[in-house]
Amino acid sequence: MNTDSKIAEIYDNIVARNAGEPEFHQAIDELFDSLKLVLRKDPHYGENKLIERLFEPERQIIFRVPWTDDNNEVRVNRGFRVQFNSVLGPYKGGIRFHPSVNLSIVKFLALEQVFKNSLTGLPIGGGKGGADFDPKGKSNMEIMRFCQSFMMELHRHIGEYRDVPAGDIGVGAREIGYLFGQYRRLNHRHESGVITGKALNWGGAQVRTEATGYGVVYFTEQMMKAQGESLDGARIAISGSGNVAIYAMEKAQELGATVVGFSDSSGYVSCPDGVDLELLKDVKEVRRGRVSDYAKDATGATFHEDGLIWDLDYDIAMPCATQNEIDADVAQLIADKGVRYLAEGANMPSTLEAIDVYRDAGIIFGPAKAANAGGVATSALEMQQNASRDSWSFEYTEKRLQGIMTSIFKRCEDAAAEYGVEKDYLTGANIAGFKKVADAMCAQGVI
Ligand code: NDP
Ligand code: 2IT
Repeated sequence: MNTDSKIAEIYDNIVARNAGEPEFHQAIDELFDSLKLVLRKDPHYGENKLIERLFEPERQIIFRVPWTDDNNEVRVNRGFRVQFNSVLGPYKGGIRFHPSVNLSIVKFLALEQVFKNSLTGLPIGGGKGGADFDPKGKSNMEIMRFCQSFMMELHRHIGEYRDVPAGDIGVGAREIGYLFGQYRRLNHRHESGVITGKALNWGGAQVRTEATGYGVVYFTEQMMKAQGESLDGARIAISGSGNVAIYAMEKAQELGATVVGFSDSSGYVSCPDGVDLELLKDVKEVRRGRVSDYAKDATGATFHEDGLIWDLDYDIAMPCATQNEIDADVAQLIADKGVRYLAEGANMPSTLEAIDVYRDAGIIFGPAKAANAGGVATSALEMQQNASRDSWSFEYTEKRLQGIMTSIFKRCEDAAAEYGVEKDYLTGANIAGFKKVADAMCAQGVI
């Protein structure tokens, strides 16, 4: 059997044994396109069922999360933790609380995390977790009781050397605090390195809050530099208005760009003269409000319930909300705006068909697993500080983050060049991420 038909057979088997998981299939599809190039050149990566082992999570945990709401009604949610690959280090990856969370979504996120974490060059494996819990409209006490019940089960599966969760959609500093508190109580130990994204006064790291968004902008800067361009004077549209979006806006504006709009699931804000970040942080992080609340209080900003953030006029697009927010039609709309660069802050925000549109339009594309790796990389720096009972300054940590984003870009660029697909940073990211994990799996035997 030739290499291509062998790859096709492996792919069909993986898809068949994970039936009914469309997001997981999509992430696999995207990776296989690149892995084909590696297997054709280096067939030894196909030995000992390496590919089949790589796409089979090491462990998948699904558990019941019962909790009591403020009306004393018992509620039941489903919790997940997928421990995908620990060949490079303890499982590492966020926890998402959103009503849409299911096994397919957690598996795609965990798989992406394996490759992303590998690309950072830091000693972290890949995992992801979450629950189909909707934090919207819940009181603080309800959030706390939910987090405590979630950790009641999760605690036996995690640990500084085992699995280190962090935040993701719906899980920020408040939730990390409740989760850590319950872990500490259950285990009778203050194990700082068991979770990242902690507050600065009890083991958190400078720059972790900002890291994903800043990293997306640093990655974009690198893509532009390779074309002899810079962010100064660029107009950027950013979807979402959560942790990743806010700090992407902050760094982009610091570097001379104007952020002309942002969004949430209820609509978008147009702000042609830029974003007032102090106000936006107050609305989103303190008041936990909506982007429409920002438009009410800001000057020169309008809220639009209908249409898309991508209807605005801009040079650079940064999707920072959620998976599959851009399909082929939306990608075409973005391309028709004359956009030259698109960097993904969210995980898998573009469908496979959208990525084809970017390619055809010549849009320079920063794929999620590279462009948004700054968050998890800074989590690894938090683990490093916790292990040495140290804490670094903002300036030093930011320099480290910047250095890591530059090396990630270089890894993508070099792998793309080596495989003859210059400037295809998606293929470069997949290949570079894969090789480090695959080489370690070969070295550690059939596990
Ligand atoms: P937040 O919960 O802070 O913010 C999420 C934002 O995305 C909100 O504006 C939310 O709007 C919007 N959003 C979420 N789901 C949907 C949906 N189904 N439809 C429309 N809008 C939606 O999450 P983060 O900023 O942390 O995460 C955003 C993305 O970045 C995710 O894909 C996440 O996996 C990824 N990411 C996060 C990292 C981190 O360190 N936090 C690291 C790397 C990637 P609304 O409030 O209306 O729901
Ligand atoms: O998708 C991601 O990389 C994250 N949500 C951050 C994970 C982490 O462990 O910091």
